[in-house]
Amino acid sequence: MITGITGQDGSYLAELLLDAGYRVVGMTRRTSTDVHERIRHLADRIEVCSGDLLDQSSMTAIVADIRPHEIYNLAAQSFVPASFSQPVLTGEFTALGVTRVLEAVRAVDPSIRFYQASSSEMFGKVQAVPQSEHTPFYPRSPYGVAKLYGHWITVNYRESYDLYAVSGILFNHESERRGKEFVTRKISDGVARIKLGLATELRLGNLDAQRDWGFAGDYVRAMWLMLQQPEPDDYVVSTGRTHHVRDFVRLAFESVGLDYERYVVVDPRFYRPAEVDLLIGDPAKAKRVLNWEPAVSFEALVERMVAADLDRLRP
Ligand code: NDP
Ligand code: GDR
Repeated sequence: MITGITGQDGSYLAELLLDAGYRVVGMTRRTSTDVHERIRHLADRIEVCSGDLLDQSSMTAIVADIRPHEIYNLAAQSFVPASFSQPVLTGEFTALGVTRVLEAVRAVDPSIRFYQASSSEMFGKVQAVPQSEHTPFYPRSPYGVAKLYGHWITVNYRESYDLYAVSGILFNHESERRGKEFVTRKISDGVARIKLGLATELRLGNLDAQRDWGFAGDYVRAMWLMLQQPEPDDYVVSTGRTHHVRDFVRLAFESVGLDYERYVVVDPRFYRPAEVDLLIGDPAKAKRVLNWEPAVSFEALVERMVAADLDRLRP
């Protein structure tokens, strides 16, 4: 069972589980329009059920009905700026939502294995470089604070009730399926539009932030591996390399033969009340225990995202 199956990671994880022979059930929330774009190609192979992280009874009923062996809790309000404008709702989805899923597991079948989508945003104002499973947390947004709650409630339920509950501390991972409000996709979409003559500029915020960016398809493999171990544990998942937003921008424009300085406008509207300046993860434990390594490099990621947006927008 995957919560958040309509999101970027949900779609890649569903593909991976189907390839491994799983029955896959995705939880979606009711909307007045169709938000199944990322999983349309899987429609014949997955089951979908309706529920909401805000609603305990729906969560418990779904888990009781499906009786999954594994639950991947990917659903969240995941956009950092929205967490500043909607801090309470973010707390309900991204923090308390985790407890609701865990409560459903505890009530229905404590042997269900549970994955929580934790985040490098919990490191925020980083207390060590690089960040590992031992680095103290210091979140810098209501989103980061909510994820920290989700992280600790997962640890707490593991220790209190002996659940197989794990938390994957995943660093930024991207793809052509990324939402267009996140910086990488905003850039790849913007570059493609400029190249095709559909736009003349790209407005961005802080170009000096540094992120450890990987490919989403690689990261969902780490989620699955975490649930296949003899003992539940928490893992940092990252590439171990960091780049400035400016590097992503420069490479994306270069990949279509353009100079970014002619098109990018820095717009303070996209600055955040508090910024996370530098993230770089240490994936040594994931490599050692899970035998996990990313396959797609930063440079290849930038290229494939721009190429995909060009293909999509080309008349
Ligand atoms: P997305 O924003 O693409 O997807 C979020 C999903 O959560 C969507 O399917 C959305 O449904 C669903 N959702 C939101 N609120 C609710 C709710 N109240 N009830 C049920 N479903 C809800 O996120 P990603 O795929 O990028 O990320 C997956 C998870 O991993 C998230 O928890 C995110 O915070 C976390 N994460 C992501 C990282 C990344 O770099 N991508 C890094 C570290 C952690 P709908 O389509 O209806 O909006
Ligand atoms: P992030 O991703 O906040 O790291 O969270 P995002 O792509 O939104 O921002 C990355 C960095 O780019 C800077 N930036 C801009 N960001 C956006 N969105 N739009 C802009 O125009 C822009 N200009 C500069 C930001 O200031 C920031 O420093 C993502 C989400 O997927 C979380 O859910 C996840 O937990 C973390 O990654 C790990």
